[in-house]
Amino acid sequence: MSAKGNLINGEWVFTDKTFNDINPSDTNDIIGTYSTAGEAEVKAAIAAAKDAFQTWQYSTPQQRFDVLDNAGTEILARKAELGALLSREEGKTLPEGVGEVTRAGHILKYFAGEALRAHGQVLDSVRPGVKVEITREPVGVIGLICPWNFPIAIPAWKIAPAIAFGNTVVFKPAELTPGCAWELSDILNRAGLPKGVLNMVFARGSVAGPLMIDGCDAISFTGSVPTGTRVRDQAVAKGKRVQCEMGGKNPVVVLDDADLDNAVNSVLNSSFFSSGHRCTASSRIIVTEGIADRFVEALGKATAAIKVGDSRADGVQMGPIASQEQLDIARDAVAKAKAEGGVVVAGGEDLTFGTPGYYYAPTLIDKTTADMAINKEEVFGPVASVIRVKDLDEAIAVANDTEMGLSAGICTKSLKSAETFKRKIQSGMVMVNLPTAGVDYHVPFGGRKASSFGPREQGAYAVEFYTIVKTAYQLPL
Ligand code: UN1
Repeated sequence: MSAKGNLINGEWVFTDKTFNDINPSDTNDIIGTYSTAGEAEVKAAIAAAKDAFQTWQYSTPQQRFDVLDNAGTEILARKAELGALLSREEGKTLPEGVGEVTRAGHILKYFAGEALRAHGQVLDSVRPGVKVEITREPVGVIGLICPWNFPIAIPAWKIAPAIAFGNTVVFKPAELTPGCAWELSDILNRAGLPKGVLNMVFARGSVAGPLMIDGCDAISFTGSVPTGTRVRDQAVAKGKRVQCEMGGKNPVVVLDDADLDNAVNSVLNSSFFSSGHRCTASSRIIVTEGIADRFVEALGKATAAIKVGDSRADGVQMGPIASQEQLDIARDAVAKAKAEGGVVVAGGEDLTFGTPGYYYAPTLIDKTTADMAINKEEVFGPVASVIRVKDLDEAIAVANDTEMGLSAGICTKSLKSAETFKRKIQSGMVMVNLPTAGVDYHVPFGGRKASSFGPREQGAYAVEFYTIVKTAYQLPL
């Protein structure tokens, strides 16, 4: 199998080092081989992006629209094939893979439209005869550091606004999911982008981060809290614009008056589907006393009934864990929770399906308290814990008792309780009778506290990060 290259200045660039893309459902299945980028390639990518910016910043909205629209069309036309690749390399199920690819196609088309929308204002000055024009200009070279859990949607929602608003890009994909990154880059490269506008480097470990922070004008990062915090601090110290989307420890509050089936389904979806590999996954299930026994019993049964297996097999609802490292984190978190007094209601064990894969049962742990490690540390796997509380006030206090603040949910039929929760919860996103995971692309995405730093991503709000405001005063003579 010949290796696939890095995209630098419109060319596929190869080095003498390679790495493999491995299927987490069957680690004997090598999906592809990719050329590892070193310092020289990262520097060349940054230089190419700088050069390309000199002209791309003045490209017309029509040029930007055409590229994103063409790429979106190709992605949607190939969603079955790309969805299967995504499912094979990341481990989410085939329908989830196809769903994510579809989302990526829609994101590209949405930002094609954003490229055409006017982003400015004209005001009268407080001084007579003077006009004030407020315009938005591209920032420059944007460095994108992307995670493996949404290997096409997240790069799409960073690359698309970067390009739509006239920036150039150095994209560093996650090591676990090079396949989707390569396909997305190839599609965009063939969609009419001038060379150097999009560069993609398969750099591993910490080779790319410091070089990108040094050489790019802005960094957008999605990944873990420790890495994101480091990226943030280094970027801020160099005076760079930076946006970080990091972890979650997202709560779902289930009140006595909740619709039981809806609450069970919401938690099932956001805690266990996609193997819990979502920063928006719900991991702390906060339940009031009147419904707790019934709810835990129903959720436990539903959790145990989730069909786990090879991500691409028919009818499978949850694939494997994405990597050995994530599997170890899930196992350790469950062991620690048990040692601290948690009671495993469903799961808590490895599973096997005849292939060497990272299979772990979706796991529900009851009788946990807010101070246990399981309720403090992000697991990023199919593990959820139940905290029993007496009323809404205590539920909100427990829900807010975390360093994170990305997404939060409440299940209730009471409008008043939902309103109180929406007002008092310290999170960037709130879901009422809906899973905490699963967000739209045309509305802002982001969190509070340790979960996020910088302006929101997605929707019309993306313009804040990807442009700089210029205020021009003009006295016509
Ligand atoms: C979703 O829940 O639909 O890494 C998206 C993540 C988030 C994206 C979640 N940045 O899980």
